[in-house]
Amino acid sequence: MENFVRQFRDKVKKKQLKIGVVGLGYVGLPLAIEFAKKGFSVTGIEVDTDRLSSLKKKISYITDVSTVELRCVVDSGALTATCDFGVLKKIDVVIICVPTPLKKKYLPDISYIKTAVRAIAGHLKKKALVILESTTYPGTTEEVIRPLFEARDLRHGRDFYLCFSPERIDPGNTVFPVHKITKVVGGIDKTDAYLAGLVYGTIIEKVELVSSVRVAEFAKLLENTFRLVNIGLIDEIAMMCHKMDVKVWEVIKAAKTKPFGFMPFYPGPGVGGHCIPKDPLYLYWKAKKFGFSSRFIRLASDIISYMPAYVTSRVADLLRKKNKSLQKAKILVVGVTYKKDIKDLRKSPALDIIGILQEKRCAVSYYDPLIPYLKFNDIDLISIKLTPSAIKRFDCVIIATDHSRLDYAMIAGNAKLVFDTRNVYNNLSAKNIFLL
Ligand code: SAJ
Repeated sequence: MENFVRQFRDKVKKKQLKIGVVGLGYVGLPLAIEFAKKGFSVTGIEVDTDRLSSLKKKISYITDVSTVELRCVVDSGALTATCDFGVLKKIDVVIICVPTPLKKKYLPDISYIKTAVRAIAGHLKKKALVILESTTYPGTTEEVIRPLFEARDLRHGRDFYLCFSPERIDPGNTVFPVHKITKVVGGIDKTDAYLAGLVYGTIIEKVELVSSVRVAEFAKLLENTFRLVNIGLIDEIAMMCHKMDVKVWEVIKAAKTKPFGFMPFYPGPGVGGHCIPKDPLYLYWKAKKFGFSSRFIRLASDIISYMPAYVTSRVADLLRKKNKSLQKAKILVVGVTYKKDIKDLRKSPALDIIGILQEKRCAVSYYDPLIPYLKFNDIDLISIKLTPSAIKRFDCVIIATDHSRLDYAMIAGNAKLVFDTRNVYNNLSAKNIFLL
């Protein structure tokens, strides 16, 4: 064992370690590029043929990955991509970055992990280190992944090493690029974690080794459950403030002057994205298996899921005061992505708002500079041209996503009514602007 660890450490130092990344999405591709930029030979394994052809043409399909840096590592031969798991027989470290979505009824779906692990197990190099990065419930690594390898007569410690290290990629966050985000690592045992720490230490400034894979799995879910619960709380506070005729945005601004013991969250039309709406439900599901029902996760999810309906009820109230019924209203939704300046519609609450308005037979249009057309469930719309005359045609404009470079003054100057769910007007009081 010591001899192997010494050889492994030596290969890391000399950058002779061959790294495989399974799943080249918003987590896997930036990670693969980081290792390739450091001089390691990296092989990406990707089943999506469109992505593979983009990579072959050296064109990035991930916002945070520039085509220049992609071209550089592909041209140098540091990064190659394939759909053939057979390449793993020469790979020393395999990092799994596949999706972990939800199935119907909010149940965890680890089918992508299982499929990837079964494919890996068929070609794994002896003593290879396998690291799962996909967010999942505590216990997945030990209870699902390890048995899948052992089912192929692979024994931990003899044929493979196994870790969990949560992905912490934050799309669009330039303040915290990959190398500045501490990497938490938990192994089946200390050797596994030590080996993974050596690997990540080559690209990330700080590595935090924890005592087990469960701690690492749980840490990630705590991070995102913390966000979900606090967003649910501030959404409830926003509804409370409206009832009590207090401006929630001003309350938050005042509260965050406290230099300790407070962290600002902001109300919104709901919670979208690939992490926050989903990750806590993985934890909720697993805790239930232990007979523990998390009321916080349940309550926060319920409050957040109600927000799109709350937004439309507020708009209906505002129109009613102008003797206009929602059913006959023309509504413009500005901003449809799940968060500002990110071209990503996943679970965007703006889509729920559009869906509710359409159900109420409103004439709904949208504008989003990043999304030229919307084809989603029963929604089939093209983004309008945002001009003063176009805005004048609508009975109400809902600011659902606060993209940075929009002319909000022009919108307010031409709109009969604006319902601002993101405080883009920064508490500006104007007769036609109303805040969540
Ligand atoms: N949101 C609110 N109020 C808030 C914060 C967010 O309504 O105060 C909404 C956003 O509008 C969005 C959703 O929640 O619809 C999710 O926003 P997010 O800022 O949490 O963004 P995500 O989904 O990209 O979350 C990622 C996560 N990163 C990883 O899982 C690696 C999360 O852990 C990060 O904390 C988050 O980015 C971040 O900090 O930006």
